[in-house]
Amino acid sequence: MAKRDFVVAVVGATGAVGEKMRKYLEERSFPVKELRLLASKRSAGQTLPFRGEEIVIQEATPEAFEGVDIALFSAGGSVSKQLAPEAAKRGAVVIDNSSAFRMDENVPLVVPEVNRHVLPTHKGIIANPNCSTIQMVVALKPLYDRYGIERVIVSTYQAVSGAGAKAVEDLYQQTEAFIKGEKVEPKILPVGILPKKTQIAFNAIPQIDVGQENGYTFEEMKMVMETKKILEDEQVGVTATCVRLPIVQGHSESVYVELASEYNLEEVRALLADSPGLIVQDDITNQVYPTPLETANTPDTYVGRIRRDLTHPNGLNLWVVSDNLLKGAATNAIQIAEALVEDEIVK
Ligand code: NAP
Ligand code: 3JM
Repeated sequence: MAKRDFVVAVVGATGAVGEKMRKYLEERSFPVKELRLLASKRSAGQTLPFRGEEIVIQEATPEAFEGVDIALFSAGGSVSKQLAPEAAKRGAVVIDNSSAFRMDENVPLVVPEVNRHVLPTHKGIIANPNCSTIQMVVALKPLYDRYGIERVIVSTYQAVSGAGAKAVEDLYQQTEAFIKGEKVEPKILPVGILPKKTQIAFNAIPQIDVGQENGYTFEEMKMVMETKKILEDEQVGVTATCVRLPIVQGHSESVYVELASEYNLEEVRALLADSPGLIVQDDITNQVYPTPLETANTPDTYVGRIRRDLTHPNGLNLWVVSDNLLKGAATNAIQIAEALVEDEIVK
């Protein structure tokens, strides 16, 4: 139980993730004394509801963090780079959803079920991993602890909401235009800042975030680097292919894991079913498996299609599904805040 209530700021309050943060702070009864909703100048003066009251959105400036205990950032990397140190300087603990600080050695990268023990090492900023990494490590951690992991080959099936509220609007517009036989004019995807656009309606786009010199996208390299950091093991091999699909909410992943030792499939199923934050839905003969549509708006990670690789004694295939805006972003961030309070790291 918290000994007091906290001043909490949400930066990017008008965005897809910020909206879920506000709702989830209310639903989980986080001990909020004052909620400060921050966004760009464009939104300043508008209001959003919280616990039955309308809160006026303020422009995110360094001064807006005076008196803030916990600052949840979800306004993109450049806003985090500019303002997270300002918030920390004023005494706030920052939980940052962007990729700006994730690989910084002074910044813990945390999924509470997996590596809560690193939270006390923070120096003012804590990073929330990428959505695709979070759900994968929730499923990998119990396997890593029991058998060790040699390598992981992952392909993702990612929802459009991962690219923000405007990308979702664009998916609806494209879909409507396509069905009416009108010209489809993609505006955002694959990457907002790149000039060339690709239709997402009725399509699959094998690019999430910018391309790299090594042929991978930044999203794919986030999965590689963040997984090693969270498992605290540079020897775990990870290779990823990240694909955007015309799904609104919920990322899915086909995860192939080569364990470091032989395993018993029933033991694996029991291990996963007993793990915090994981729900096993796995019975192919009765058509039981998680889908993003059916698990959206729930905070857990789901695993199904648990089966042996018939060509390798230590190979295991999994299908992992979670809501990218919840466990992939807002829920994980607020679970970090809850752990900070529970463990009296923020007092
Ligand atoms: P979004 O729907 O596009 O929302 C962006 C938010 O940022 C809006 O509230 C916007 O406010 C605000 N913003 C933009 N420029 C700003 C500025 N200069 N100062 C202050 N606020 C500003 O995006 P989203 O999907 O919610 O994602 C937001 C960020 O969260 C992403 O860019 C990413 O870094 C991170 N994210 C992380 C994960 C994860 O896996 N952990 C998942 C998704 C997103 P206005 O409405 O005023 O423009
Ligand atoms: C998810 O800096 C930006 O414009 C945000 C890009 C972005 C990120 C990121 O790199 O922070 C969009 C969506 C993420 C993420 O979680 O890595």
